[in-house]
Amino acid sequence: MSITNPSSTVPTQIWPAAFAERYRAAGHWRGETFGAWLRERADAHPDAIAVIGGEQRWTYAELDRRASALAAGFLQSGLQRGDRVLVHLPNIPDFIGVVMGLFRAGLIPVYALPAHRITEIEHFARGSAARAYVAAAAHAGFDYRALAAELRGRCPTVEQVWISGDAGEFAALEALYATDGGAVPATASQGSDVAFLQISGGSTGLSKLIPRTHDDYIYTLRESARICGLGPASVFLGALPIAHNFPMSSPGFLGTLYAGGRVVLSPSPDPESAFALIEREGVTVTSLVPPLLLQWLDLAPATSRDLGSLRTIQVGGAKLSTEIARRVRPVLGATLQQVFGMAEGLVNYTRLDDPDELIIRTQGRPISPDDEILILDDDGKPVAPGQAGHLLTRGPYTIRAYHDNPSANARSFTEDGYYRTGDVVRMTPEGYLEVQGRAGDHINRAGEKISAEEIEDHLLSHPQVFDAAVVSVPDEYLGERSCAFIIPKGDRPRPADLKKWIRGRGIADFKVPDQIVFVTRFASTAALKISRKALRADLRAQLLARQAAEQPPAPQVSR
Ligand code: OOB
Repeated sequence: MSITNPSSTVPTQIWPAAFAERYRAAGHWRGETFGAWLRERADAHPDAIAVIGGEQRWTYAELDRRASALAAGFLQSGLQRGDRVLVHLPNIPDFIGVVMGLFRAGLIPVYALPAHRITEIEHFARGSAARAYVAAAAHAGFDYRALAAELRGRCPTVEQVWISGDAGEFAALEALYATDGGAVPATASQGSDVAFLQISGGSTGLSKLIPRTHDDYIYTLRESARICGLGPASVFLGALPIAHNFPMSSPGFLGTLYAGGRVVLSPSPDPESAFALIEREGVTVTSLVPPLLLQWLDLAPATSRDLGSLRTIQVGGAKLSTEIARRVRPVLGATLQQVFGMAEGLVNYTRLDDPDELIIRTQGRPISPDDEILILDDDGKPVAPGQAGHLLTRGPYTIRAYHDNPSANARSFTEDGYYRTGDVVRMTPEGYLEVQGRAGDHINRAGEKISAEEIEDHLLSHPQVFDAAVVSVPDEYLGERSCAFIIPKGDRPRPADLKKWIRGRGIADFKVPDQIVFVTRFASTAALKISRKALRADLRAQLLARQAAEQPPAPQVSR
């Protein structure tokens, strides 16, 4: 009898037949695939520049050739259609070459952020049963070859490692580009196949894997590019890590390539690097998270760089305050576009020609007329118009299930296929969404999502930690920061040591608690079986009350 390991099966994403038919009939799903449209673009305008990064400038023909060479190389190395490949690359042209090569071969990229470390990478490798890992030799002071060696030790299923740059003991990606890809067909996939696995923000526990199909994702690219007015003259700057769904597809680098435009990659999001590239390459559009926008707004008035080519600044990933939103046009001379999206699907945009007040106050409206939105109260009943409630959604590009995760699927989806976003929103009379906050316990730290539960688990494995609860605290700059409440066991550890220790667990730096508060007990645990959620809410309220008491009283305002 053969035993099948469910995680080793090829990922799928299936909509009920009636929905799939509707989305095809409406023209949303057209059976297009990534491999095929890249070839079409390369045939239509071979000499147009597609990708710029560092000293490299690749035309569409060059990108297409590289994609074929990598596709041939990956397949010759023994990988088979449907196999998963972890992609752990920073913003360099190889990122785009590799994912286009994988698409062409019908291999499935699994996107990791450059900030992820061995603990997360091992989790993704196991969850996807990845057979290969592609990384840069080093980036921002971190050596990914060391991580690759550790990964190979921990996960023998990861048989192959390719490194961009100095490969050391591993295989060099550069050598794969030399493979003859002439015989490789433009695509090995169908529209309904899963194209890649994206990583969820991880609101409870560890991140989940999100299978997205060619049909559904290409629909968002096509519509996002249209909504954002992209065309062959557009120059998109990838300043945020492009493995993230926002700079990847809303419309991001993929939407830009789909529209025949030019993608400029910045290895770092800092304003200095970005401003230099905007001037040099005539960047017209970019996507930022609110804290980065704040830095840009502060530094733009004094820069010697010419930012005059910028037409659109997209901001999303976390809530943008109206005061900051108002400064975008006067300071940067560009139109603000708010973007409220999620790797699971639904993306909302303010439209470029919307009245200023809608652009400044709301997080936009959905991409598709077939995006179905529910706003429900705690009992699951629709709220009155204009009231805040839980956002649920389904539609032509919102997943119906995570990969190989029945318990998360049972929690996150209703029986009739709606995704519970965990966001609390209200709808304006114009049909635009205003994000009010999160119902769940994750921390949105400058657009990076951190699961309280995941960090608590790390803290609890420290010998001097008896109990731990991690909460979000409003932060002027980050939007939210993380605070860990710790009941020590025996001697109280030093906060700096605890942070160092957490870092040593091999997790992304943005997950290390920003603040640590020691307490002797959790008052509310006295009530039997109080939920972690209530406990976190209680601790958070206590901290905010204490902070408010330490502030000088607010001046009295007479009316
Ligand atoms: C984007 O995707 P994720 O998967 O990293 O995070 C999704 C969550 C949302 O559920 C919401 O809680 C929050 O991030 N969020 C926002 C927001 N955009 C995302 N909260 C308030 N205002 C916004 N504008 O973050 C993402 C994916 C595609 C496009 C844009 C963002």
